[in-house]
Amino acid sequence: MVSGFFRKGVFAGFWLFSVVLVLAGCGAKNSQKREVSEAAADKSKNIVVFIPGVISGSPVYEMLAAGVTRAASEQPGVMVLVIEGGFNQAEWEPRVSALAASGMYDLIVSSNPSLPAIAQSVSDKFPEQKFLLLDGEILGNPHIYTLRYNQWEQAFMAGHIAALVTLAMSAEEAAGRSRIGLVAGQEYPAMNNTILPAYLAGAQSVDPSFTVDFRVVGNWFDAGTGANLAADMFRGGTSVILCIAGGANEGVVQAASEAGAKVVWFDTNGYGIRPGTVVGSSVLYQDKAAYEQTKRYLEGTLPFGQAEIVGVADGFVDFVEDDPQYIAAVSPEIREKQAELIRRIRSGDLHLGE
Ligand code: RBF
Repeated sequence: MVSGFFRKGVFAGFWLFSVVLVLAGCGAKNSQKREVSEAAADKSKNIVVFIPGVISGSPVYEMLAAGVTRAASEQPGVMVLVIEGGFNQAEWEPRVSALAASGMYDLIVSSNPSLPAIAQSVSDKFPEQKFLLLDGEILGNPHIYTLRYNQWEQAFMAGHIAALVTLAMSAEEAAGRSRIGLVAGQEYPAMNNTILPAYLAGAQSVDPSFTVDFRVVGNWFDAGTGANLAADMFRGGTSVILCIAGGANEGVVQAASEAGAKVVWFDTNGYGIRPGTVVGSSVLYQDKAAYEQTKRYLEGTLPFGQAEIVGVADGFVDFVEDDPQYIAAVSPEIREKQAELIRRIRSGDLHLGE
């Protein structure tokens, strides 16, 4: 079973490099080389990154793989294997379980709010296994460390820019009937209880009459459905959509550019995806989080059992406002209002969520 998903797995570039190094160490003939290889062996660690989905099209997963890989590449003897778990969510737990059962990995790294429950269940069966989970939360299991983001801040900033751009696009609708859109891959507690209400609250801080047209693709890959949903929303009078739908985002962007509508991007800087169409990027620095937490693990200081939350003040959530494509796409008046909001969040003057 394990070999089955090894075939599907994506090998990080330096995995091969590390294998070569280890093999070279084993074959060392003189004592100096043997000492080096023994020193490296002491610190050797095998890390597996389990991607619950696929990397391509999902900014959070691109950042996850990049961050872990970078931390490992800085330390000799550390090998990283990146495995894509695919879109059948029923397979994730058996797959993570098989990774733990193999006993091959010192650490399993993964990300999304459904992983803590899966890791908890696997941990009950394989209590030696350690987990580093981002974008999710569980407290008190001494084998699991989690870090999640203040997504109230992230989504509030997205709603604020979406509302400002909407008002500028449709002045005739500004009087009490304004709407912004959100296309999600699926419904889940962080979406329904945090991202969606925070997005609405951000828009309503601009104008209390804003509502959200919320649509769900039903998976994280179907760009055709993403495009159809977005086109329907644009026909219904929505001018700006926030898309959080993995590979389906591509369809939303395509439909927006055909309709002359706009998109707000989430998680990474998306201005370059369709310059002029993407008018906001509310980001989280999961690459930095993955890098720093993997480093802590390798240094032996990752506080397993704890659940940390980071936001704008910690430098892990942000709105990208210095990108030339943002500056070109959005008027100075709107950018100044958005900048003022960001200043207030950064300074602690405006406290959002958590
Ligand atoms: N986000 C993605 O970008 N791509 C995915 O494939 C993806 N799959 C998810 C699966 C589940 C079960 C859940 C709960 C969330 C998923 N997310 C995915 C959303 C992700 O965790 C995060 O909420 C968003 O990226 C917004 O930061």
